[in-house]
Amino acid sequence: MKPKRKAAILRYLLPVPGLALALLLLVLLPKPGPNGPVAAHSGDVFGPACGAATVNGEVDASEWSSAAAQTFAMQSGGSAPALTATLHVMNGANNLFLGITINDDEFSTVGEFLSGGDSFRIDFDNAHSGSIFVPGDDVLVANAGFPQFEDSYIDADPAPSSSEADVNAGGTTDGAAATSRLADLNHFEIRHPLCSGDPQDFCLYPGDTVGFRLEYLDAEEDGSFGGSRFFPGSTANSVADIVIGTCATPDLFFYLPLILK
Ligand SMILES: [Ca+2]
Ligand SMILES: [Ca+2]
Ligand SMILES: [Ca+2]
Ligand SMILES: [Ca+2]
Repeated sequence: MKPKRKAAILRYLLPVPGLALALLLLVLLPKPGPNGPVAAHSGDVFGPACGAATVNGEVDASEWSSAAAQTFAMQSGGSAPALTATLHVMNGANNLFLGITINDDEFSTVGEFLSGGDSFRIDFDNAHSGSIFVPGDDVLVANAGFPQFEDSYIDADPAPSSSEADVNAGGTTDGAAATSRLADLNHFEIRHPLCSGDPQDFCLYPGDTVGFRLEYLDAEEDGSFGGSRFFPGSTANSVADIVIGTCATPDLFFYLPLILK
């Protein structure tokens, strides 16, 4: 509908206040983007923020001082009590960094159901569609135990939320994670390239927005599963956003010593 046509209809309907208001909202509210409706996004937006962290499992206040940060309750969606987490987000020239602390009452590196112990699973909404679990969406896992980092993607087998390691689809493990227990909080730090070139990863540029949902899977001291907690919500349409900054911060990492011959 062209703007002039909308205005004419509004003038005609102005004597009907409720209808006129509804039509006005229809005209003014943002339209769905090319990737679908935007209504599912929670409104929690992190960034843009520039910086790089040392991924050693210690979310140190000084190294994350330039990050976008928010403290929130992570709800179970069931009867388990909420946990409180603080998420820090920033990016350098080449990498996205996530630093999370959570007030779990203990730090487990192994469990019966959770072989890697306490764990954060981060589901990304690559295309900012308003929904996670789209096949191909990037998935990162940081475990208290082994392996500390898993770079995965949604393969939806079985549907909807199953993930598979990138390496099992011809891709590569890109990034790192490290965890530790410090001052009654479990600390998780994660690094992942903004654009690794791996089809099983997202590819983000400055100014891009990517959706995400956090899931914390709690392993108890006796090895039992203490349940999942979520942010911003437990459904596939619960999505917060990260805006990638235009950042020159050098953040290239080398894990092996360069051997000069
Ligand atoms: Ca650190
Ligand atoms: Ca990858
Ligand atoms: Ca991936
Ligand atoms: Ca735990």
